[in-house]
Amino acid sequence: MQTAKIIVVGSFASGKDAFIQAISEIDLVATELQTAENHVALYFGRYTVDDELVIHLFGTPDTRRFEFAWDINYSRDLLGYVIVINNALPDAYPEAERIVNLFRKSAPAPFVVAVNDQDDTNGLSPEELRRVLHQPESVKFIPYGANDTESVKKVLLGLMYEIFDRVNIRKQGA
Ligand SMILES: Nc1nc2c(ncn2[C@@H]2O[C@H](COP(=O)(O)OP(=O)(O)OP(=O)(O)O)[C@@H](O)[C@H]2O)c(=O)[nH]1
Ligand SMILES: [Mg+2]
Repeated sequence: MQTAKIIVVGSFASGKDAFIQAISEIDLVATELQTAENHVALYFGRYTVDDELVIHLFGTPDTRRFEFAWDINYSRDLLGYVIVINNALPDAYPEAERIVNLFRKSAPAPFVVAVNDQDDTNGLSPEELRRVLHQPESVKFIPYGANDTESVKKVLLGLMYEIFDRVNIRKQGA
């Protein structure tokens, strides 16, 4: 049995808890994750893919600090990050842009951007949001709704593809 960790980050009220709860078999629990340097307080949920793989999802309760991520990068079994953005909260776009840029620049682990509130007519499409946040096409913006478990699974699948891409690039470069 393999255990893989995914960390969910995002600005205030972006939908981090709802994302994890949508797919978790258990109610979210407050927990601490041991990193190279210290303990980080996070919310925890669990998703069993099959007999071979269990995904542990951790959500940040503290929306202001992402510096811990550099430390968590060295945490064992980290698959990658999901950056959650609520497209109906334009006030949070600058913070979302800051977070995505921070992860592009400093986080060696793969990530995808998950965009919720897709059925809200005031919200931007993932593609529009990618442009508004000044991100290149290489950064994947994937739509989902927390009320639609299958769409949350597609976000996780998108993250898997990012991971496979990295492995392939490394192989080609070898
Ligand atoms: N329509 C819709 N609403 C959502 C979705 N995800 C979250 N919400 C709502 O947005 C609000 C914030 O969601 P949370 O999951 O608590 O957000 P959070 O990022 O954990 O919030 P903080 O921990 O306070 O930063 C809640 O009222 C959710 O019900 C979604 O996919 N669709
Ligand atoms: Mg929360």
